[in-house]
Amino acid sequence: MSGDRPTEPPVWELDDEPEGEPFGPGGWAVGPLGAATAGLAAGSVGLLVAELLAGLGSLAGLLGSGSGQGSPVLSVGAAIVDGSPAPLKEWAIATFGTADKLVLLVSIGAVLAGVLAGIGTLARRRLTLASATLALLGAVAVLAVLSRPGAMPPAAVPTVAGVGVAIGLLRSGIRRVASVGPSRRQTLAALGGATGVVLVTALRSVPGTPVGPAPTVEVPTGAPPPTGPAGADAGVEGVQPWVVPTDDFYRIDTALAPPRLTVADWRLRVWGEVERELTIDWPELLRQPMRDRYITLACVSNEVGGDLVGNARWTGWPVRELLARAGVRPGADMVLSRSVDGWTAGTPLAALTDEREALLAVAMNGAPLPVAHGFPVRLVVPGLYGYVSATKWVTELKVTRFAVDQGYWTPRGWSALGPVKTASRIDVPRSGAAVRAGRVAVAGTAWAMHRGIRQVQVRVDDGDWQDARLAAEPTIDAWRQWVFDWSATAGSHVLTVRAQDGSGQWQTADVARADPDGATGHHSITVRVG
Ligand SMILES: Nc1nc2c(c(=O)[nH]1)N[C@H]1C(S)=C(S)[C@@H](COP(=O)(O)O)O[C@H]1N2
Ligand SMILES: [Mo]
Repeated sequence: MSGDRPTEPPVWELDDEPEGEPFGPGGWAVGPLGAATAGLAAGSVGLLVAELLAGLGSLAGLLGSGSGQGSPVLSVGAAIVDGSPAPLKEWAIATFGTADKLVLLVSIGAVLAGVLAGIGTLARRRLTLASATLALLGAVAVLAVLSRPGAMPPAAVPTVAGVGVAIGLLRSGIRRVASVGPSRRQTLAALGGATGVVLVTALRSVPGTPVGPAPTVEVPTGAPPPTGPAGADAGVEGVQPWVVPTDDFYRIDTALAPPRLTVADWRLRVWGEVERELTIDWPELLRQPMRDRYITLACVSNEVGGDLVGNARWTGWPVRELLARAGVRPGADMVLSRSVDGWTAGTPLAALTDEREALLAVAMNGAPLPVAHGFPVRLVVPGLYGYVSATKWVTELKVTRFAVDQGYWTPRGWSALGPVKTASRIDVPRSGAAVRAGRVAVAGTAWAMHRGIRQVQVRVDDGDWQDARLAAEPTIDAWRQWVFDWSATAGSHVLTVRAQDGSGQWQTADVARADPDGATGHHSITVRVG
């Protein structure tokens, strides 16, 4: 059978006729290493061009208002995040925690490097095919860029330009390698381009990096100082402060680069099952009477004993007043809030209209919301996990029904409803710590937002549950600190904590994983007493 087929062309035969280049009798004698380097150089320089153009374009506000506008790397990453099946996402969060996005970007880089080296190798024999592969890669990136919520057509320009540069460089680079051998210049271009891409991407995705105008707006930020009402902090060293400093506040979202809205761009549209559709802008929002409220936010992905929870003072306008203006029609039971980058949360209507006064927050701990925490406006709803309530960069409220709409995480394996489960955590001593025998302050926090904490107990080894002292509870919408004075005796001991919420329910000892609606089980630590 193989005899019927024409013999494979010799490796040096090219489908492209080299024009005017000095060629030896063996065709393009490009070594695989030189060719791979040429591919890497062309691709990474082209990508750098694209990322730089995208960065500049989004600074100038030309590319749309979503996150990572125009960036092929960030857009492909975002498309992977949005398209990943739930189990893969859970695995990534469980394995890498909040470093999951970094891991994703590094993986994209590694795969891309492999593909570019492959394209370079392919270019040795099939330059046209290699160029077409680059173009195809570019087309996929353009699709990802344009499919980002908020992207405007010009967002495609950086990627198209970058691919053009890459194809040009590949074609001239391969010839150069062919004529003069692998050059140091190409190796440097490959390394330099890749480093540049990493830097530009990091600049855009690291929260707090001053790219573009920092939020320097006048907002009502509430009275200083945001240290919390007297007595809420038990003052035990090592316990997370009752008011978590903004810089230490946990951050969770699907945005590879936080959207950078300006207050001039910002609008909030209220529509759906309402009497009067309406849109408010920033000056209109600031004219409303603002409230200052201490509210604890918790993430449904928080493991027992974990730190994806934090308390801050939020300043904002109660969202129920906005909904009242629009006039909610009977039958609606959910508000689907949407951020500028297309993320959504489905919140029970009642939680946004009852006396808990969920906020459209503009300030956090006495300062405008940081970009990473939702600048210029986000939702904060006491008692519900963030994934069903705490929409950052919020631009739309659709009054609807659970039977009709669902939030971002619901089709990805998380429950449609996300009331916060009662939880408690030991902050000191740290698990595994060695302490001296005698009096030891065991302390931590407990939370059951919008139900409050009535009691906290600690158990030493298999002993009886003993009451901890509770710090003040200025609001049932925030967590509560507790301290247990332990007479520690020599040996290794297990300390366990449990809390009872304001309705008299003890938190369950049953161990459950975070999905679909929040982890449960008691937090335990082991300490060595010497
Ligand atoms: N736009 C947007 N808002 C979002 C999210 C998101 O992915 N995108 N994640 C939510 C989740 S899961 C949580 S726990 C909180 C976290 O808020 P923080 O980052 O300010 O702590 O934001 C919520 N708001
Ligand atoms: Mo979350």
